[in-house]
Amino acid sequence: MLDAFAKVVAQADARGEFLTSAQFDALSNLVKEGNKRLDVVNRITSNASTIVANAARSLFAEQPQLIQPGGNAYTNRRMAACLRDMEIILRYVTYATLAGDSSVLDDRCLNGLRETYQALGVPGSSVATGVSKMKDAAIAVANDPNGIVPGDCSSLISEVAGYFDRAAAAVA
Ligand code: PEB
Repeated sequence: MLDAFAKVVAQADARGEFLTSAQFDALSNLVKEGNKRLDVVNRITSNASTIVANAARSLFAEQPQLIQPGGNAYTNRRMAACLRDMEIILRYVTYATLAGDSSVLDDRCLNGLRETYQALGVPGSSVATGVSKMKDAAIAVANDPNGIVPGDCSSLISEVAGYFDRAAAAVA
């Protein structure tokens, strides 16, 4: 598990060299823009249960077979497992966003997840749809111009979108 700094250090050390100026500039920018990152993580974290619940409602409205008898989210046990899975994925996306690196998401959440769903008979493509709905809701909350110092967050928002896309692609 790496963050953006540890990743660059590992890369430089593997070459036995000092940081390149491009590496240094990227980290310098990460520090300069750091408050935006903390705000995004804070906003997604404090709205996590709403993001999960709304994404799940929307998924079940589109794919009602999931909550019908025999469906993968039918019975409270399976419904609870499904909501929990969505929350776990969202939580790891917030960690990756904070770290500025996807390795925590990859190593601790996504590694083997497709195989787990295959073994359980849970449709990965439906999980991917749920993740993409969480992405839209999380970005709406993160990018809301109200109640925050205005600024350009486009590159940070696309980085966050990339973590959700990575999670969706890992199970689809
Ligand atoms: C992954 N999910 C489930 C299980 C595991 C995970 C390991 C089996 C054990 C259990 O039931 O608790 N756990 C989860 C995860 C990590 C982890 C992401 C990462 C660290 O440790 N059902 C649906 C939807 C989807 C869903 C498509 C979007 O209809 C999920 C939610 N996951 C779902 C369901 C089960 C499950 C388990 C229904 C229970 C399956 C079953 O027992 O029939």
